[in-house]
Amino acid sequence: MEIKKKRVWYIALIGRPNSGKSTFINNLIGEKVSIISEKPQTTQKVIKWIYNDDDSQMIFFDTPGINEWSDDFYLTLKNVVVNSIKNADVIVRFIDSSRPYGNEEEIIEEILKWSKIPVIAINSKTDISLEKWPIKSNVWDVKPKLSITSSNTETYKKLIKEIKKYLKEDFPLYPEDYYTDQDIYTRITEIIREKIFVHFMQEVPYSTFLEIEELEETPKLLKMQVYLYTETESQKLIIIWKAWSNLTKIWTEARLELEEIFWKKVFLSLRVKVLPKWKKNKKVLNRLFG
Ligand SMILES: Nc1nc2c(ncn2[C@@H]2O[C@H](COP(=O)(O)OP(=O)(O)OP(=O)(O)O)[C@@H](O)[C@H]2O)c(=O)[nH]1
Ligand SMILES: [Mg+2]
Repeated sequence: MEIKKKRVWYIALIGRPNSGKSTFINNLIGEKVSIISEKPQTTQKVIKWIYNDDDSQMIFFDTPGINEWSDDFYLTLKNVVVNSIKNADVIVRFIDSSRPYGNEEEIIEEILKWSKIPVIAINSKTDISLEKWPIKSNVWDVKPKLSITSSNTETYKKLIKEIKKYLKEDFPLYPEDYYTDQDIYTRITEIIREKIFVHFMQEVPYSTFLEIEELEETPKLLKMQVYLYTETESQKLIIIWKAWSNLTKIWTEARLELEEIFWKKVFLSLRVKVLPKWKKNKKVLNRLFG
């Protein structure tokens, strides 16, 4: 079969936490591919998603939101984003119009100025917009060209049209039906992580991480042993004793969703363990984000 040339390029989605980047990519691809929650910093690693239409193939990087905290954990996340920009040909910058323009946006401006990659700035969440443009900043790229809202995917079409102006003619890099290069370990931990973000209060989502110890896949079955690591013994006790029902919800919902994604029966064993100070442990951070 002859492979036709299309317009192909790498596009990084950048913005503060909670600005709607993952929601956009899910609606665009038409499947739940990136995890989403009401809490900030839901996305914690750069995830590549591939969008195909008749004349283009867009390889999107959904990135963790940029925030102003500067502990090891968040600095690692920020580095992950900065490195992903280096591999992008164009950046789509999400400016959450439902919140005042603040420090986080200024940090993002600095990163973008430094990167010198073309930027398409857009207003997101315009259905609940509070902030009216123009804003104070006079940085070159800041004036949003377009507005998008998840309740009106027509607004996405304009963005796609705008992105296409930046794409170059090339052979597609991935087959038409290929929409991610995530490995099975990442897909599984992302789904479980989303349920943790949804069902646990403030502290737990930010003080835990997941690791798959054993994974067995047969044509009809996916069997896994997953550990949920906390930073302290008291967090572990809270999860196991006080929040047992939340853990059960996470287990049930994750299992059902994994069965839908992989089209097979899923056996999920989820255990809680403690790894003190893991957020300062470079080895763990590299394993998670490297
Ligand atoms: N009202 C409204 N809410 C939205 C819109 N887009 C996303 N949201 C909500 O905003 C919250 C955050 O959305 P995400 O897509 O996870 O945001 P994100 O930018 O990927 O966030 P991080 O991964 O934390 O960086 C979720 O509760 C979404 O349902 C929108 O256009 N309008
Ligand atoms: Mg996200």
